[in-house]
Amino acid sequence: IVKNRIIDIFSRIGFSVSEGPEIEDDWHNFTALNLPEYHPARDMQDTFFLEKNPDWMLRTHTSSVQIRHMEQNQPPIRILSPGRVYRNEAISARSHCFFHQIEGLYIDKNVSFADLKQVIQYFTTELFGKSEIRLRPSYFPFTEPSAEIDISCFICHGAGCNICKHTGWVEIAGSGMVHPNVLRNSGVDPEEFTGFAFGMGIERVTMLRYGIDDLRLFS
Ligand code: 2U9
Repeated sequence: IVKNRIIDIFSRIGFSVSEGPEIEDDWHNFTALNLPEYHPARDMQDTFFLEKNPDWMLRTHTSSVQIRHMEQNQPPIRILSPGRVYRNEAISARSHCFFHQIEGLYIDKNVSFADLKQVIQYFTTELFGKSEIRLRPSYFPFTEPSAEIDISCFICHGAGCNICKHTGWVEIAGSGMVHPNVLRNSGVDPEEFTGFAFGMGIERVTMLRYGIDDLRLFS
């Protein structure tokens, strides 16, 4: 239900859905996304590799779908990639081996950080109601600059509650301007085009939106 609501919100501003395989190769899951072999950030995502051939893996994000789309299409590109992603985090009691993500990608001439902010503001207002957004500097290998997206707490409106841990803000997504290496790796000329991308966990957004306090209720 939540995935379809998100797709509906973005489809009204020209995004269409692009899906792809859950078993990926090293190029589409890592290397093309500016994570070359031995890049330390590969360890940030505990990956399930195929035993017989570790060049194949369960995708750790749906960014791989967007790489595939860019390889086959020239800008303008406005896509949303929802789907199941896998992380080998079984050692932690709270965690699950898979969850659902939705990622967005917008590439064209003159796409700016201001466009990213405006699209995110539109989205959060549609999904959560009237809200402020805050972008916090962050790091992802595939975007530069990168930002974590917070919305003003829609439960307590800043007064302080458990959802926002008394900060007044809740994190809902990550985002940034697509790194020029990623554009180049997928056959898009970074001198001609720029773009932004964002990603969020569907379970997380659902828990926030509906006040669900236990991830295990999804399994
Ligand atoms: C391409 C280039 C860049 C997608 C992005 C994030 C930031 C992000 C996390 C949110 C919570 C993953 O589900 S989560 O654990 N995602 O913070 N994702 S930018 O960047 C892309 C995607 C595709 C070609």
